Amino acid sequence: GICPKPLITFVLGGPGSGKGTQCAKIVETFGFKHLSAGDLLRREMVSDSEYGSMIMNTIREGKIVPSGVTVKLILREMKSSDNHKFLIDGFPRSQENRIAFEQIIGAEPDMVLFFDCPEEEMVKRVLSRNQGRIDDNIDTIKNRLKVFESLNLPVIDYYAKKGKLYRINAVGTVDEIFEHVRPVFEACEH
Ligand code: UP5
Ligand code: MG
Repeated sequence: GICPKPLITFVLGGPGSGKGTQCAKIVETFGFKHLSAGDLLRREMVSDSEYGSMIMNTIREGKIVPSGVTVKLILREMKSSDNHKFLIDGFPRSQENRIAFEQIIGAEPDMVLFFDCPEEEMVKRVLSRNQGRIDDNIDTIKNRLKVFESLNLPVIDYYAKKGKLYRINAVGTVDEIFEHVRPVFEACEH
């Protein structure tokens, strides 16, 4: 059959803003393929990749893994998927990430979601997650918040200026927040 043009949605927001949780609901309701850059990096970290220890140290410090590594992992997943609708969660985290991805894929995302959540709420959610992530401790969280503000907010501003940004109020229950997300995807179904 005809291979449709990929539909790419970036899902951005600070640490613990609920990106992964809402992506699961989008997948369930709208049939996207979910690619969490953080999950791909954590998987690469525990495989016997040459990048394993570099990824671990970077994540532990709350810093950003070099674009080439992350873009390669995302592209590999996109190529091996038979879906053409992608939710790319937690990427791009910097303007450099964004440019690297757009150059390699030769396109821009169709839309960008931003889960806007107050810092105190994000800290509370991350600290109560308890899944053994090496970056879920108060020191790393402080760095993740700083890196988000200084490097990721400019990406969010960039897409806002392009008219591609959907800002979602990420306070409330998971279901309440999903009711803000739903209309964004319903609008692009027809
Ligand atoms: N929760 C969710 N929604 C809730 C709600 N409405 N009310 C109450 N609780 C709610 O949610 C976090 C926690 O809150 C969960 O326990 C959830 O049940 C609860 P989650 O959906 O996991 O939020 P999410 O935004 O996905 O948080 P996460 O911690 O995954 O965000 P990060 O952006 O910090 O983590 P990520 O995995 O994307 O990246 C980790 C690290 O990898 C980065 O710091 C960086 O070092 C590295 N990285 C790169 O270098 N490059 C990349 O491109 C990507 C990552
Ligand atoms: Mg996540």
